[in-house]
Amino acid sequence: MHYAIDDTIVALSTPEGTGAIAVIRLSGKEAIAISNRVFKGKDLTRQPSHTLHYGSIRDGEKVLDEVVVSLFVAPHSFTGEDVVEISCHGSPFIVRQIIQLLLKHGARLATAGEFTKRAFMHGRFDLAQAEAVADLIASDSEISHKTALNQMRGGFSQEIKDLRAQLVHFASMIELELDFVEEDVEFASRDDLRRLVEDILRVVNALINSFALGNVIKNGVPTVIAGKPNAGKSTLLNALLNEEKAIVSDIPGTTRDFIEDEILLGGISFRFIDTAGLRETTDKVEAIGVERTYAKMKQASLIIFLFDLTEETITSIQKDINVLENLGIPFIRVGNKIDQAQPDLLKALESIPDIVYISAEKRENLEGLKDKIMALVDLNKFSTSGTIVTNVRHYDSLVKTKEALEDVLKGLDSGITQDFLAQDIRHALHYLGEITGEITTEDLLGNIFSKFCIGK
Ligand SMILES: Nc1nc2c(ncn2[C@@H]2O[C@H](COP(=O)(O)OP(=O)(O)OP(=O)(O)O)[C@@H](O)[C@H]2O)c(=O)[nH]1
Ligand SMILES: [Mg+2]
Repeated sequence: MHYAIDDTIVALSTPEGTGAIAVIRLSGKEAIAISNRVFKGKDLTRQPSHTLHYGSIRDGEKVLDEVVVSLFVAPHSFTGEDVVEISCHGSPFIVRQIIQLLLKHGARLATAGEFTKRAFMHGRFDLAQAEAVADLIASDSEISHKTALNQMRGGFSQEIKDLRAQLVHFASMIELELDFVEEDVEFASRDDLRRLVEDILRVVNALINSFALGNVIKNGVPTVIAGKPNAGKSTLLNALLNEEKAIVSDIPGTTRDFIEDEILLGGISFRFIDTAGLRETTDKVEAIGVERTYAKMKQASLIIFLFDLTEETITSIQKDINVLENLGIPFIRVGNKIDQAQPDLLKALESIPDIVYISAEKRENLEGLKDKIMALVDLNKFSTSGTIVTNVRHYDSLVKTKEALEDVLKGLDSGITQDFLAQDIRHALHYLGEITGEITTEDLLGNIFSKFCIGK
């Protein structure tokens, strides 16, 4: 779907549903004129930018609502166009009526993300920043909010732009050499080029590595709850979530697929994943569940390993701990069902350090477990002011940039001709440009902005 960019668009910019107020936003050349046709109070076309106006919206003689209109005159607005925001009463009925009236007077409904897309088109910010707007709106923890805000302000893009500018300089020098092949001159010092490429690679690698962390910030620290069948994993998930999300029963092998949800602990979002109990089984479906549990454990940032204090022996627990240690992923040993623990086992367990004892069912010592979880996640990693990549598209472009830069280095090593060298540099420039939007295609833009919802 392609719509003209000089249409005037309208959409509800606050959430659907009933509220104290709702904001209807218009953007485009006719935004003020169209609003003026339905607004009674003042002549909006004669008011300065960044002013508020009280009045009523009328369909002919019929008053639809009393409203406050905010005016933003181009280019000093979010989209860079004339923008009018009508704050009306938050009833879906009123909102519908006002939007219909505006449509009748020449506006058209905005498509998903179209306000932000226009802001991008008018150079209000670059692509990485536009995507950060989406992240910011979706952010649900303090840290994801901070990362998105930082990115929206341009921290991330500026770094990429600076690097790219330096590389552009070399690319042009080398392309210039191509015009003088006969003379066999070198405008671009190969040593300087190598140093620059190595510098860029360092930054690109750091950004690539930050993606794992970025992912965690956006989607929560993946925390797997594992253990033998009946250990109380689903009971623990429910207790942490404060809702009966997973089925609990005394039949071993109840959970067969993953059940997961997010919980905020100390400003960080954790994604807790309840899994199928680990045991050898002849049941086909359960066996698939067990297989998947192992796979999930390997991808986790943290494992909460539960053992049943009413069932296990010190030998079986020790065996499980050994297996976990070999996985190399941080884990917490949790003794569950402390309310009915075997006294002998408790005594024997004194030899194993660092066990957190809880009762998932009676909700005993869940705070102790939460403290342990937070202590194990390196909080310093999260408070970094450094740049963090959270976007898959950026990550892909960075990986391709890295490959192209490595080709440049290889080319320098083997002394390939200028034209090949120039080509490799151009590849790297292309992928770097994809991140900030200096290189775009209609497909790419469509893909990004369609992920926003209408009104953004
Ligand atoms: N006494 C006691 N019983 C518990 C506790 N936690 C869980 N249970 C009981 O243990 C049984 C198994 O609990 P689940 O949460 O279904 O165990 P699970 O680890 O998810 O089991 P699978 O999904 O089969 O692997 C249920 O009957 C729970 O009521 C606890 O802290 N104390
Ligand atoms: Mg279960």
